[in-house]
Amino acid sequence: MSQYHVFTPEHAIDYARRYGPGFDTAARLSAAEVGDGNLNQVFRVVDDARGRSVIVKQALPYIRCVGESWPLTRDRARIEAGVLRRHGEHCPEHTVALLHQDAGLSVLMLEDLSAWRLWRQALMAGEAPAETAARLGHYLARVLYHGSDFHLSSAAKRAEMVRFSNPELCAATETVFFDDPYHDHPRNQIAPALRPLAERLWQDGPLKRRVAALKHRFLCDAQALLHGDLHTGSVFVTEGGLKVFDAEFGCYGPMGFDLGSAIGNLLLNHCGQPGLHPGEKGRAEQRRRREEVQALWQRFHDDFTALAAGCADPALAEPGYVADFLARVWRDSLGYAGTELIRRTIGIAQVADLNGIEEEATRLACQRTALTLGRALILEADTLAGGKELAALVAACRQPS
Ligand code: SR1
Ligand code: MG
Ligand code: MG
Ligand code: MG
Repeated sequence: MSQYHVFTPEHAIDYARRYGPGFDTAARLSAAEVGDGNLNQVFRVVDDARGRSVIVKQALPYIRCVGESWPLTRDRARIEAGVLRRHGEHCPEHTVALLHQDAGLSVLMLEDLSAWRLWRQALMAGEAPAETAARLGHYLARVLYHGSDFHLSSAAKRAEMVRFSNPELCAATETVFFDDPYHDHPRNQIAPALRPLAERLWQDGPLKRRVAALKHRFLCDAQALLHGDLHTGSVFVTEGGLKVFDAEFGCYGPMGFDLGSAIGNLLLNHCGQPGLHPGEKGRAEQRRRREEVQALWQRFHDDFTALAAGCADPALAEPGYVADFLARVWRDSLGYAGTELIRRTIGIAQVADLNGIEEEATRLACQRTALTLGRALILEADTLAGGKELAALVAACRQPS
């Protein structure tokens, strides 16, 4: 096994030269660091003469956006490779291709999707392809179904839970989703004008009890092999396609966590529209976001239900059970979406849909809407029967006076 060392661009070139498919050993290659995530370093290695390129991603032994004060296992590269393989088996058309892995170096080589666009950037520009949400619903139905007890035998599922236990990255998720934003924690990043609203959340007992239940479910409800970090910056899109990447937070957990992360990011974009696109354009984009949330859920629901018709488990195949189960997943998804809205507004690792709004008063108003909507989703998740009721709540949600 290779000895770990932190890659420079030259190391990434050497690695691509050895293992890059179709890379000529004599070719002139160039590499640039292109990572904009919170954890890793990411190089794009290009062979201009042949028009080939690959992505070389390396896990550092700490969280990049925090620094060495928050050490983090490099085992996350093994987890990411394993999740991409699993999800690639079940939904190859929507999973980034893993081309090579070096466990010792904590390095993955991935197909280069630089010609595609991050869904977040497309949403912010008001240029997201129409079918994206439905495609993501299809991806989620396929990968979550096949990683669950509906498809796997009990023994196979329990072995998968061990393989993907991922304790350190789960602990990071538990902290940044469910703990920090509900206390006065130094990791939080709170605009001074938002502090009174944050302090109200910290004193909101009913809200914190609901968040406790969501955290508890994340801790103990091993429904399926999740992506684990399914925000709109983990999805590349084109007019004709969608590919999910960045699966190092993958773990067994409640299906609603992945669905809620995606829905929460669509709603963060919804909240940012008054700053991203003032006027009618922004209102039209908001209508699209509400439709996209419904399309994502509907496609997930319908595809999962169709797959579950083949479930061989004698108890889980009981008529009506899948519908009951999906109703629970829907409610979970709304709750997790609410926690995503709150943590991305006052916690660590915030999003450009809000923070990229230049005009301060507008940005603050959008952030207040995100906090208000996040709280409402968490508290009202059990009362929103379906997409129409959710759309009505979102459309009605305004910043508090
Ligand atoms: C400290 S980890 C912060 C966030 O970065 C990743 O992209 C995940 O979203 C994680 O929650
Ligand atoms: Mg990421
Ligand atoms: Mg089973
Ligand atoms: Mg990542």
